[in-house]
Amino acid sequence: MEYVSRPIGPRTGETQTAGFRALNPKEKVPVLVDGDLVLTESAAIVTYLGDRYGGLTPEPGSIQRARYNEWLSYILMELDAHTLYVIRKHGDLKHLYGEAPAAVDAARAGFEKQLRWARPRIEAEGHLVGGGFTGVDILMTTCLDWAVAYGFDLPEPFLAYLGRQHQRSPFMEATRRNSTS
Ligand SMILES: N[C@@H](CCC(=O)N[C@@H](CS)C(=O)NCC(=O)O)C(=O)O
Repeated sequence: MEYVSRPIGPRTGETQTAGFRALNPKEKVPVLVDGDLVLTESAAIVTYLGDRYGGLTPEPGSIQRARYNEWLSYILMELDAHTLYVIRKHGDLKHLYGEAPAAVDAARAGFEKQLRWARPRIEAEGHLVGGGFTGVDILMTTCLDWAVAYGFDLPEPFLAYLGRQHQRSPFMEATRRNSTS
């Protein structure tokens, strides 16, 4: 698939330009433009790319797709939105969103509790969804890397999973591009 990457740095002000706002009034990356389609939200983008171009999503209607959707909701809601992102908002970004130590403590405890659901599933499979690598492995790797950066002492099965994801050449290439843009 041919594509052009336009690096937009988070928190650089680039998401607040008129041109970017016309694409995404939420003032957030990522944004995908594919023909007439302008699509925001990382989970929607990854899933669209898999469904449209192949290689990232199980067949709609299949049991594996049900598992994919389950992981998607879990990663977005339980690991990202109301645990890691709360830690970020009221920790690193407290100058913008306010200091809230009780919220940060509750979010840290909540993250650890939520990981209990994933642990036996990560131990059992090479990938999150049986049958191979999918989009939820991309999103899960992002959240687990984020947790490590926030000082969570992840149990060994998560570290082994992360190690496998980090060895994928597309992961290495994406990391290289992110660090040079
Ligand atoms: N729910 C969105 C969240 C996206 C998001 O929070 N993006 C952050 C960076 S990771 C952002 O663009 N923040 C505003 C800014 O950098 O100016 C998604 O999953 O795509």
